[in-house]
Amino acid sequence: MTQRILVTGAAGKIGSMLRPRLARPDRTLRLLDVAPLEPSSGEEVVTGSVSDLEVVRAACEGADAVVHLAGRSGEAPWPEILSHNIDGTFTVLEAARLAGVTRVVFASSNHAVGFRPAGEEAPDYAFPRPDTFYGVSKVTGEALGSLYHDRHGMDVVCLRIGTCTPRPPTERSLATWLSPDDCARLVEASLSAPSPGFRVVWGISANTRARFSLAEARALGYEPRDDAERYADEVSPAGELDRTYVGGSFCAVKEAR
Ligand code: 15L
Repeated sequence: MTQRILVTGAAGKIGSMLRPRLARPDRTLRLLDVAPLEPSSGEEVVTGSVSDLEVVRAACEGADAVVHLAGRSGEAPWPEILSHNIDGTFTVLEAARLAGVTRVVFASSNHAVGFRPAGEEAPDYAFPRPDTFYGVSKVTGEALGSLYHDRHGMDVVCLRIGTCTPRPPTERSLATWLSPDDCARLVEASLSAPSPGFRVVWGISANTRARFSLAEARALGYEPRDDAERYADEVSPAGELDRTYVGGSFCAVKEAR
């Protein structure tokens, strides 16, 4: 039977890297974004916003799971964070519930705990310590996921993604990098683990310099294969905040823009 996965924010950076990596002969990827997209074979496109309940509900019809990536991907003025990230995540969970979709994989972020000291091992489920309004939106998304699990029995897996780029750009990312291939492995594990319930796991590759627990991600079936260390000679040097906090330069934001 063909599996159908709804991917929100599919035109974004992570969505674009995941599309070819999640493609399977027995799977349809239904791509939702406000930006126009050209479907490849095995893909369907829905154009619309994650803040529009009717659009997302229709997009959820017949889906087996949702991979929720949509939203601002860094700090933004509060009204934007509120509508695109916080209300967007509520809308996705509510639409999934109304359509009977029982599993949501949520792209959370290291910035949910960005003010943690960078030198300490970060455990799974580390208590929220957001570094920005953006980080607050990720904490809120995790809290909504917890509620939808406890209240409605949905499986919600929150991925605290580090730096998901083709190569690690900075010295900080030698610890925080999540390679695109490992990202796909983690999403795949989150989609296929039997009855995961509510989880908060780190989305990090097997980086030599990482100080993030991968125990909970591994318990889902994730086996990272990449290590940022092989790019150590190419990265730009770390700044003071990168050495101090998990969230690095995000911790410098002072103004509610
Ligand atoms: C994130 O959550 C952002 O979306 C991304 O742009 C990077 O800043 C990344 O975290 C990071 O911390 O490197």
